Parts: sequence; structure tokens; C-alpha cells
Amino acid sequence: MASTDIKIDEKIKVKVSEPKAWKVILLNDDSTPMEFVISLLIEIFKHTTETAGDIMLQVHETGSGIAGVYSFEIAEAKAVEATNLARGNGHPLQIKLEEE
Ligand code: TYC
Repeated sequence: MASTDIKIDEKIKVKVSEPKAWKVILLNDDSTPMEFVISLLIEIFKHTTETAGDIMLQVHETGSGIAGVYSFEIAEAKAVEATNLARGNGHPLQIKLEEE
């Protein structure tokens, strides 16, 4: 045995938390066409014609609606893709991300 004993007092705290979920929210405006919003919900957010129509109407009638819930990276990528598609077609559609 060595002449010096070293005592290691190790306390490792492991903090585990669920990855947070982020809502991609569509906001209403007066000029983005309803059909365009439905197509975007089908193409980017993988909705059916029926659920896309319901969400579009929800946004139109209440001012906002949830397109989908994802990890931050996926939510951000979908929001950017949808915004680019809207701008590319000359529409002012606004999208925001909100932590669940
Ligand atoms: N309010 C738009 C219209 O009457 C339709 C619309 C729906 C726009 C959803 C944006 O996120 C939106 N043409």
C-alpha cells in the first residue's frame, strides 16, 4: 500500500428531463388563401385533407391553430420551410413556436 491514501468522495448527480415539445402555431391573416394553407398543412405537416381543413378553419375563426408538435429542431425546420413556401408564393402567413 502506498504511504499516502487518497479517498475519493464522488457524488455524481444525474439530472434527466424529458425533451421539451414545441408547438408550431399558424397565425391568421387576411390574405393568405385558405387553399394554400390547407396544401401547406398537408405537404409540410403531413395532415390529411380533413385535418388540414379543420386546422385552417380554426386559425381563420380564432386567430391561431396548432399545425403540429415536435422537438425544437424539427419544429424550427418545419416553421422555416412553411414560411419560405408562403413567402415564395407571396403570402404573409405568420408562424410561431411555443413550448408545450
Ligand atoms: N384568413 C385567411 C383568408 O380568409 C385564411 C387563413 C387561414 C390565413 C389560416 C392564414 O394561417 C392562416 N383567406
